[in-house]
Order: sequence, then C-alpha cells, then structure tokens
Amino acid sequence: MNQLLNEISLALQGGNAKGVKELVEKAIEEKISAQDILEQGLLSGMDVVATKFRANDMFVPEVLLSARAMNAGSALLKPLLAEGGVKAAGKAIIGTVKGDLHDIGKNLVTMMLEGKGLEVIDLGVDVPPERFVSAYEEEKPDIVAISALLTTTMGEMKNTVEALKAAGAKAAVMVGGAPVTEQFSQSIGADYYSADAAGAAELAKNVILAK
Ligand code: B1M
Repeated sequence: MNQLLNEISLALQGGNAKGVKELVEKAIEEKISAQDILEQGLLSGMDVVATKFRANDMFVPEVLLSARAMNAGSALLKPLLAEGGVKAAGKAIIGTVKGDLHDIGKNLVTMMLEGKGLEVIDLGVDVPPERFVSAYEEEKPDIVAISALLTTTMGEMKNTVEALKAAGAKAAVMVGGAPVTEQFSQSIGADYYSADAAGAAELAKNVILAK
C-alpha cells in the first residue's frame, strides 16, 4: 500500500483528527485519487477500528475520536468526489434512525448523493419516524434515505417506512447500513437497498433520471 495512505489509516486508528486532516491534504496535493484516499486510507483505518472494537481492544471514547478523524478527513474529499457527467437535479432527505448515533456511513452517502447533483437535507442521527415524516412534508424530496447501524435500531427503520407510507409519502425510500440486507429492506416495504454509499448514489441518480 502507498506509504501516505498507510499513514492516514494509522492516524485515523489513533484518533488523530489533526494528523488525518494534514495527511489527507498532502495526499490530495500528491494527486492521489479521492477514491483511493477514502478506501485505502480512511475506510481501511476504520476497518481496523471496527475489528478492535468488536474484540474489546478499543472502547467507545477511542472509537469516537477515530470517528471524528474519519469525518475530518472525508470532509476534505467531498468536493473531489463530486464527479462530472450527468447530474440528477433532485432532492433527498437523509438521517440515521431513532436510537442510533452512527453517522459515518450516512455522511458518506450524503457526500456521494451530493456528488451526483442532488440537494441533500441531512436530518442527523437519532431521527424519530415523525421527524422523517415532517421533513418529507416540508421538503417534498424525491428520495428518503434511511441509515441504521445497530440490529437493535433496525426496527425503527421499519417504523419509519410505515410512518412515511401512512403519511402518503410519494418519495422513493432507500435504506442501508451494516446490518441491513436486501431481504430486510423488502420485508419492511422499502423501495431500494444499497450495501454501500456509491451504490446508493447511483441508485438515487437512476431513480431521479427515470422520473
Ligand atoms: Co458502534 N457499533 N456502537 N459506535 N460502531 C457497531 C455498529 C458494531 C457492529 C461494533 C461491534 O462490532 N460490536 C456494534 C453493533 C452490533 C449490532 O448491532 N449487531 C456497535 C455497538 C454495539 C455500539 C454501541 C451499543 C456500543 C456501546 O455503547 N456499548 C454504541 C451504540 C450507540 C448508539 O448508536 N446508540 C456504539 C457507539 C459507537 C460510537 C459512538 C463509538 C461510534 C460511532 C461514531 C459515529 O458514527 N460518529 C461507533 C462506531 C464507529 C462503530 C463501528 C466501529 C464503525 C461504524 C462505521 O462508521 N463504519 C461499527 C463496527 C462495524 O460497522 N463493523 C460499530 C464505517 C462506515 C463507512 O460504514 O456506517 O457501515 P457504515 O456505512 C457503510 C454501509 O453500511 C453503507 O454505506 C457505507 C459504506 O459505503 N450505508 C448505507 C450506511 N448507511 C447507508 C444508507 C443507505 C445506503 C448505504 O441508503 C440510505
């Protein structure tokens, strides 16, 4: 692996947001692609954090620092991930479900959607179904994107889809997050599922262009 990308990964694992920011800036200056910085630097570091967290080798405060470093690094990549080509002029609202504070994946999906030309209204984390519904009614988006990272909060995804349907929402509902599967997505009546942020953005673009 490229030495600089390895350093980014290590700084992220160490929760060093300032270091991650400086190293990502350096990698951009060295013309390493945003995709490589994201995947081989930031996400590869996050993978190690995830493994250590699961094995109780890292704990919540340290993981939070790594998450902050991840968000600091990925913010710098945002303008670079906005690719050229056909842009979809549409609107999405996005949020992580009630009871769930994980936002890194949601933030990546947001960045990628914006990269495809969509206006994205980010409702943040711990978003109850009724907030998704009120945001739908205020914004009338083409897409409602819902993220969940815990098996214990997947039920809120179901509640949110049901609340949107009960409110007569016409938007395409897209779901994702580590524990979510295509099968689960179908079982709760969501319209689309994507396993990753790039796939979510591609799906959203196609939904809007097909309208
Ligand atoms: Co949490 N946590 N966490 N955590 N945490 C997991 C999810 C866990 C798998 C770790 C483990 O292995 N034990 C586990 C869940 C187990 C389960 O439910 N089966 C877990 C747990 C248990 C917890 C706590 C309960 C721990 C505790 O307090 N004892 C607690 C819960 C807090 C809460 O939410 N109420 C907790 C807390 C935290 C931190 C706050 C410390 C921190 C979050 C910080 C933050 O997000 N700002 C954190 C982190 C960082 C993780 C891990 C290590 C990494 C998650 C991550 O950001 N990955 C995670 C381990 C893991 O996932 N293996 C873990 C990188 C990110 C890019 O991936 O979010 O999956 P991800 O997004 C992907 C795809 O899923 C997809 O696109 C992205 C990639 O392109 N995607 C979508 C996501 N959303 C999408 C939406 C879409 C489409 C695709 O369409 C709308």
